[in-house]
Amino acid sequence: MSIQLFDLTGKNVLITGSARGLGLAIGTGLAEAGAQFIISDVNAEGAEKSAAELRARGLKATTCNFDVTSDEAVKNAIDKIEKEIGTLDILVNNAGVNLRGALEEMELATWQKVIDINLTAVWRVSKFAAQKMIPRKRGKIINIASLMTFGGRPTTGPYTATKTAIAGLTRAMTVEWAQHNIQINAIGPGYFLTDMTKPLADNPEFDGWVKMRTPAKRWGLPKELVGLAIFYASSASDFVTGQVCYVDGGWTSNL
Ligand code: GCO
Repeated sequence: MSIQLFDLTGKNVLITGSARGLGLAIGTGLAEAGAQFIISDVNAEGAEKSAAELRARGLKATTCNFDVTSDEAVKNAIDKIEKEIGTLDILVNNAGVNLRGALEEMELATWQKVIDINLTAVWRVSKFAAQKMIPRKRGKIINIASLMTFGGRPTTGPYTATKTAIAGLTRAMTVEWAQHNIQINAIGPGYFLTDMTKPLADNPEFDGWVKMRTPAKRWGLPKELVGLAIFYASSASDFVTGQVCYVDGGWTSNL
């Protein structure tokens, strides 16, 4: 039955930055499709709380919190997952920050922090995950891009630069790792209602602009990313790699 292509039973998925928001929504959906969801977040208490809530619903969830900016922490975490939990089958690089400011005024430290978390850490975690996936000749890596992979807006310079780079890194990973039966794809969320975007959604002018620019005339709901995530995480996408798919209510089709 072709529906079984989307079954994630027996698979382990690690999602960075997944104690809340889009990462938690994606991981919950993958867990509902059968996967064991390994929550990782700088907010360790929040990660434990979310994992407990998912387990209370009968889903498989645990935590492995680590600093994505540290080679040692990432290597040790992935070794620990493989030793104590199981094979790392699916990695979702979701952790990200959006530190805002005018490019001509931005301090190097601000710029560098966004680069370190949104781009370098995606390479770092993927590097150590790929070192496990390559010998097994199978793996799935999902990079969380953004509408800002497609275009920017004032004060989001480093975020736009890193999310644009995620598209290129997704393709770079593909040309090196697809030969090992690893598929690497990116999800580009449009404007979704999360804690991070709540200040924007609560601003009537910004809310009106998003609804005007989005052909679907609304913000996305985090659970609406789950379908694409299951596709990318499952056997349904075994010959799909290097792609960026925007889940954006039609935004990128609009002039
Ligand atoms: C902004 C928002 C965006 C969205 C998201 C869109 O400042 O316009 O924070 O960056 O959150 O990235 O995909």
